[in-house]
Amino acid sequence: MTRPLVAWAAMVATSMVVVLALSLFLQYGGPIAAHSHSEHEDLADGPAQSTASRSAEARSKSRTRVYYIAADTVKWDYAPTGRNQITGRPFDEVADTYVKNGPDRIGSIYYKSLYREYTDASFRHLKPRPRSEAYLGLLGPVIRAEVGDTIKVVFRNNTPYPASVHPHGVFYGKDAEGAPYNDGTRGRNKDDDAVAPGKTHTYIWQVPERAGPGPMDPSTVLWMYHGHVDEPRDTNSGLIGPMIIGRHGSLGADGTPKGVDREFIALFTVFNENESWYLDRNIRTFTRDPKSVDPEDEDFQESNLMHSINGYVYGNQPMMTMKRGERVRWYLMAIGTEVDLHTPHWHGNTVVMNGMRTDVAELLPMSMKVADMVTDNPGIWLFHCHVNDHIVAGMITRFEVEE
Ligand SMILES: [Cu+2]
Repeated sequence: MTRPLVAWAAMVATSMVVVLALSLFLQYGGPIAAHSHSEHEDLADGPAQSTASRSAEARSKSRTRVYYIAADTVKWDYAPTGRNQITGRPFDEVADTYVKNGPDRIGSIYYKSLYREYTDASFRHLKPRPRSEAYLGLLGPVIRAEVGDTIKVVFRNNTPYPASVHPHGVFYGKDAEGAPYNDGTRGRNKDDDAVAPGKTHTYIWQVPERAGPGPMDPSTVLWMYHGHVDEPRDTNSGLIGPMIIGRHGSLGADGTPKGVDREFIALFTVFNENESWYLDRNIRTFTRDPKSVDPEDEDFQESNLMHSINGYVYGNQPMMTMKRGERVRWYLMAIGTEVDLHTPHWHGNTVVMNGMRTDVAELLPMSMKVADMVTDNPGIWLFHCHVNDHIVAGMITRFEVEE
């Protein structure tokens, strides 16, 4: 062989090895798939299957997943137990900066706009959240789908302000983007932008391949949906929720991923209540002497920075509970501004993210991350942001691994 031919043959051989290694990796997936009893399902769904047969299957089994979600005005308590559950003691002076009510302080309770799930289009009955999901706190309902599906969100705005639902990742047209701006559209393509108080709008989103996990992802990925009429104000007011999308065929009948025993979702953010739609109402309602409040005062503004996980401070979140040896999938997200760089840290157990081992994740505003844990260490463990200022201000909670 001539030299160029030898080089060419070597290149072909190398790339074949790479392709083989990559397809093996993809078929057997991340750390959780490797433990899974459902390897055959994973294999059948892997990239080895032809695109044509996969899309034919997707067409035959795809479903429409319908959610009835309202934006409601809710009185939200960041510290419902009234104690610092991390120390097991009453709040100290530093914690009181944020949670103590006073003549010119709002305290731990604020009116907020939250997404909540209802049973049907009448929007009369809230869909009860099981006890095991109480830890989700102020997050909107978990929207679940897999590649090939369609998501239909019937949205009712029960708040006194215009509101919308803007999704990440899924495929939406200009009639389902949920964000008003100068995009050259008009008519019904504007109806989704800002739903007026008391009005209803139906958002329809497709879930194509590019909304599902990429080659390096586990079987599901995290997206978010949030208010985008006035994005900073809407999200500080509380309009945010998670969306979990799986590979085609990766979800069980209940919409959760096969081969995963438990999932937890955690939103790390400093809710800036000074930027909420409800600031004036919160001052009027919750301070003991509203006239004495100076909204421009720096200490007052600091007292309204709620360093929270799912809307809870100082360990007030209901305990996230799992068992030893379980395959646990964590979904991490953040919103906010320059102060919202968060580093969630698990004590006692470790995770794999992007194929790498760690016990600390990195989040920036609007980050969405997935981490897989196989619990091997029983006990009650801290789960907290590792930014020092944030620890002190209450961005700290616990999880329990039962024996
Ligand atoms: Cu933080």
